[in-house]
Amino acid sequence: MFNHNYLLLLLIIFLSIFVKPFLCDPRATQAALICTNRTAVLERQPFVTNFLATMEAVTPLMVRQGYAAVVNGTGNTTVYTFGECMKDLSFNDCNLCFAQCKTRIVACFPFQQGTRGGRLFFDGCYLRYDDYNFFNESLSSTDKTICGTKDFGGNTTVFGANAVELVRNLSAQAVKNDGFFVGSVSRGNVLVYGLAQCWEFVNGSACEKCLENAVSRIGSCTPKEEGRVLNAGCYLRYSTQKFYNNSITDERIEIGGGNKTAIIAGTSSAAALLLVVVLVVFFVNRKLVKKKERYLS
Ligand SMILES: *[C@@H]1O[C@H](CO)[C@@H](O)[C@H](O)[C@H]1NC(C)=O
Ligand SMILES: *[C@@H]1O[C@H](CO)[C@@H](O)[C@H](O)[C@H]1NC(C)=O
Ligand SMILES: *[C@@H]1O[C@H](CO)[C@@H](O)[C@H](O)[C@H]1NC(C)=O
Ligand SMILES: *[C@@H]1O[C@H](CO)[C@@H](O)[C@H](O)[C@H]1NC(C)=O
Ligand SMILES: *[C@@H]1O[C@H](CO)[C@@H](O)[C@H](O)[C@H]1NC(C)=O
Ligand SMILES: *[C@@H]1O[C@H](CO)[C@@H](O)[C@H](O)[C@H]1NC(C)=O
Ligand SMILES: *[C@@H]1O[C@H](CO)[C@@H](O)[C@H](O)[C@H]1NC(C)=O
Ligand SMILES: CC(=O)N[C@H]1CO[C@H](CO)[C@@H](O)[C@@H]1O
Repeated sequence: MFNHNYLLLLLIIFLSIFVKPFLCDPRATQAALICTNRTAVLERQPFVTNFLATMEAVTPLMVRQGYAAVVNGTGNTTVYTFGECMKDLSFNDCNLCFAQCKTRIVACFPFQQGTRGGRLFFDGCYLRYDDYNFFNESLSSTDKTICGTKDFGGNTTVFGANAVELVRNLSAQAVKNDGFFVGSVSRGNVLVYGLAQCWEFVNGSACEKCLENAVSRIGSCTPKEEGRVLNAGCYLRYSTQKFYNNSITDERIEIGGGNKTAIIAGTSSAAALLLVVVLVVFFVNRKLVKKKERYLS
């Protein structure tokens, strides 16, 4: 009996260590904070009031639809606020990510300095407020390219070619698929993952323009293991790590990779599932053996 409980405890520990990260990952890690240098000096108080009103109004909309655009105020104290989650985030992860995003945007000091605009890029969600209607803006002068710090360890020529071809392909697919696409490429034994997303009101040719620009800039990050372009209208990222969730929309790009990508992508979750199955079979077996022992004695 004691033995049985002990094994159950082990199973629970195993599940909490290995399965939870699979089920909950809001990717609430900061990629960049970009604050404008315009400030509301004379009319700071009404600007702050309108800022707070949009931040309050944006949350219930985010919860309902995963994105939100809100305007509040008049004249030069009008505040425009937009938020959106990456489309692969689950409902809960989106709420978690956005809640953190909202608390961190104040690092642009809207209260203390009346900063009239700020963008916060998390890897799972995005929040921007500004003093003009930027909702369908593709590119701006403060767009950023953020590269990782570590160089890729293998063949960097193959890595660079794979990364660039992947993001080019993902971007083309995203424009055709409601502004979102994830995928990986495996060629010459080098695996690269990527995600492309345009914001909700940046669609059609505006989305295409934004991602094309991002593709042309992200190549400068190779051979770093990680690269991101953070534009006014879109987000583009590649990585050697699988950072996205394609459990429902299992869209995968294959460029001469055969079945290799599919197998590798399936390995981590398959391993977790296999272990659970093995443990269940083990328990059932033990019960049967015990019953048998009792019966025989
Ligand atoms: C604000 O930033 C822009 C671009 O970064 C720059 O051209 C401009 O001079 C800056 N304005 C002030 C007041 O610093
Ligand atoms: C702006 O926010 C205030 C306070 O929350 C609200 O009463 C008002 O209706 C909002 N205005 C608009 C245009 O949404
Ligand atoms: C905004 O409007 C107020 C009142 O009309 C004015 O005093 C202030 O100078 C304006 N601020 C800017 C930055 O235009
Ligand atoms: C992946 O997305 C599905 C569907 O939205 C969700 O049920 C699952 O929890 C998500 N997993 C992660 C790791 O976000
Ligand atoms: C963006 O929206 C504004 C007004 O909402 C509109 O006038 C403009 O044509 C739009 N731009 C694009 C590129 O769609
Ligand atoms: C990288 O791979 C390419 C193509 O397979 C090959 O021609 C090249 O010699 C490799 N470079 C290194 C440093 O291994
Ligand atoms: C872009 O999205 C807006 C709002 O969702 C919609 O009104 C517009 O027709 C879309 N434009 C294109 C080219 O899809
Ligand atoms: C635009 C583009 O190159 N799309 C390609 C992305 O990759 C898939 C699979 O190889 C191709 O079918 C697409 O044509």
